[in-house]
This record gives sequence, C-alpha cells and structure tokens, in this order.
Amino acid sequence: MMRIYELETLAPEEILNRDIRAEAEVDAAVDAILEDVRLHGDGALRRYTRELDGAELGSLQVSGAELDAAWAALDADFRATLELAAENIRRFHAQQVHRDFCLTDRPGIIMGQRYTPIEKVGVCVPSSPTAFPSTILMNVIPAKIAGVEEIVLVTPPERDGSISPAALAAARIAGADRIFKLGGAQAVAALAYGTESVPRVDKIVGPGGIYVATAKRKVFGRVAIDMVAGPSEILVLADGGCRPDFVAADLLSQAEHDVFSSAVLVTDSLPLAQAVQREVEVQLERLPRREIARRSVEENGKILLTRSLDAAVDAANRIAPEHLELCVEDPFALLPRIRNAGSIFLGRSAPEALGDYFAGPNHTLPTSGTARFSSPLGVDDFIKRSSFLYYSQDVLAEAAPRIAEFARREGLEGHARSVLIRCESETKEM
Ligand code: HSO
Ligand code: ZN
Repeated sequence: MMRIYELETLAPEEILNRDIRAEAEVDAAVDAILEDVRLHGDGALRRYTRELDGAELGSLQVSGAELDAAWAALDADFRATLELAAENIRRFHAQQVHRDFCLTDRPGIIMGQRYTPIEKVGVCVPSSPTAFPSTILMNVIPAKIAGVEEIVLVTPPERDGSISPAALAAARIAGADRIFKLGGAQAVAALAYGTESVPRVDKIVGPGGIYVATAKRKVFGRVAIDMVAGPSEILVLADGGCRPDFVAADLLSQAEHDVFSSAVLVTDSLPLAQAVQREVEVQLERLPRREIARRSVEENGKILLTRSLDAAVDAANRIAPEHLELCVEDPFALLPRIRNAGSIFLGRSAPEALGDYFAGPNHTLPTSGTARFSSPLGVDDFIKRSSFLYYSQDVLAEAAPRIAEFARREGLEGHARSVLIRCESETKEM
C-alpha cells in the first residue's frame, strides 16, 4: 500500500528516489566496453550484441528494405497516430527556433549572433519492452527542426536481429538518417569513437538505463551529451475536489515504467489522500505491469499531506519534479508560482500520458531535481550560437586608446599593440 506521510516530517531528499550513483561493477564494465569498442570497432559491437542482446547481426545498420517492410507491416491506423503525434511535436518545437540578430544601429559597427546546428547527432533509444516509438519522435524531431545534418539512431535489436516495426516507422516519420541495431554502453561507445560502420557524432542524446547513463558520462568531453537521466518521476498536486481514480491512474502510469520510478501525491485533503491510497490498490490489481508498478509505489511512492495548498506548492518547488500535475480547481492561478518543474500538466484533463505521447511538448525532461537548473530536451539542445563582429577603421581608431588602456591594466601589452598598430598605419597613410 502507498504510505501517507505528513510532509513536514520528511526532508526533501527523502521524498523522491534520487539515487543515481553507478555501482562500482557497472563502472568497471562500462570502462571495459568503451575501450573494447574503441579498439575493435564493429567486431566488438557484434560480440556485445550477441552476448547482451542475444542477437547475431549481419549488417549493423537497418537497410532500406527493412524500413520499407516495417512500414508495410504496421497497420495504417497506427501509422496515422504516429504521424499525428509527430505533427503535434513539430508544431510545438518549431516555436523554439531562435532568430539570428544583427546590430547595426551605430555607424561603422556591425555585430550579431547566429545559430548553427550541430552537424552529427546520435540518438540512443532503449528497448524496454520494445524501442519506444514515442521516444524516437521526441528526440529526433527537435534535432531535425534544428537542422542537424546527420541524425543517427541506435536502438537494440530483438533476439532475431529485428527492430520493432513501430520504432522503425517512428524513425522514418521523424526523419532519422541512419539506424543501427545497437544498445547499451556499446552503442554509446560506437557513437563517441566511430567504428567501421557507425559514424562518430558530435553529441549523444536519449534516455537509457544505468549502463547507457554511465557510458554517456564517461564519453562526455569527447562528445556532448544531453543529460544523465535518473529514474522517472511524477508529482501530482491535487486539491480535495479531485477524482481519486484519476489521480491513482496517473500515479500508476509513471510507476509502471520502472521499479525505481517515483510516483508522489501531494495534497491538503486527508479524504483525498485516503481515497487515492485505496484506489491505487484497486487499479493495481488490474494493471498488466502490476509487479513493477507495485514495487515502484511501495518502495518509492508516497502520499504527502500538507496543511494547505500553499504548502503543497512550496513542496513542489523544493522537489523540482520531472512531471508536475496541477490537479486543482484553477491550475492557471498556481502556474505562475511554479518555479521548478520539467513539464507542468494543467487541470483535470491533462494526464502525463497526454504529454508522453501526443500533445507536443517534449517528454525528455530533467529528473532528480535538476529541473532547478535545466530544461526539457528541445531545439536548443541541437544548436549552438556564434557571435560576429565588424568595426570600421575610424570607429576602431576612436575606441583604440581605451582598449589599449584596458589591455595594459591587465598587463597585456600585446593586446594593446594589436589595436594601436592599426591606428598608426592609418596616420602614416595620411
Ligand atoms: N514517461 C516517460 C516517457 C514515456 N512514457 C515514453 C511512455 N513512453 C518519460 O518520463
Ligand atoms: Zn511515461
């Protein structure tokens, strides 16, 4: 049974399961895999895929024929669902595109800022229970909108060496350029170092278990990474007017992901707390993934009782959850008071699953309290800024004495001279 706590009795770090330390064995195993793939390339990738995924691969890359076959095998109605979700995700992320700017308001000076996409990106998508097509859409579409030239998707194969048709269809709809049948730390290694068949990329994004997370952390610096995701979390903030069956269903939707997931309710209503506690038991019995979900709610789930809705809002900000549902009478009144949350779901008809699959905002979100300082995955993760600068000779000459003085105060005579030399040559010419 989910336990009810009085919020004041818990420290913030006790509220959600946020232990993301890698075990020493994982650490050593990942080191070995990285080194092996770096030295032995495709041969090591085939070996690990045989040992860890049980699949004997011919080509590591999904062929055009395999993509066509998957497309044809998938029912048209689900293809239409994927297309519609992709359209919603595109529409949302298109708003994230930045505009370059150029300042020309001072005569003789031009300066500005421009955005360029990262050239090559690797997207890792795990396979539990099958490669999540939604995760493929959520990671590939923003990269596509950003203008990434080559998007390389890696996802582990089934034992027969295939990738699920739904995943391949999602990859095609989203616009992945190449797909490789690889998962785990070996996939991260392949993308970070490059092998005979896998291109080396500039940035690796996508969720994963402890092996992928550890591998990403270790190759960071050689390549960029998005974030190191911890277990998934939901915080439902509910008032006494909520339907307990809705709240219970939302908690379980997160709990069924993983035994490490945290599903937490915070409410100022004892009757709601008790009703949700009962309802979770009822719904758990009927849930196919009840074993995982039960462990998740019992080991990491909580019902937190607060003295007021204000105290619940304060708790949400301290917890900084990945997903925050505001299941209250007037969610828009609370919205401005939420400072820390990855994605905020407003009102009684916005369950987390709406965002996981369909509405448009990204479902790759900051976990483990990192919503205090980081953001959902988006177009920004696939671009970078450059600034540019032009001065006419006259305007430089005007500023030169001040720049030279500044440089000399820092003890950098070379800097001063590089400016002054341009002014001297101007005088000589005259
Ligand atoms: N809730 C997950 C995303 C997901 N749900 C994928 C279903 N499929 C991320 O927090
Ligand atoms: Zn989910």
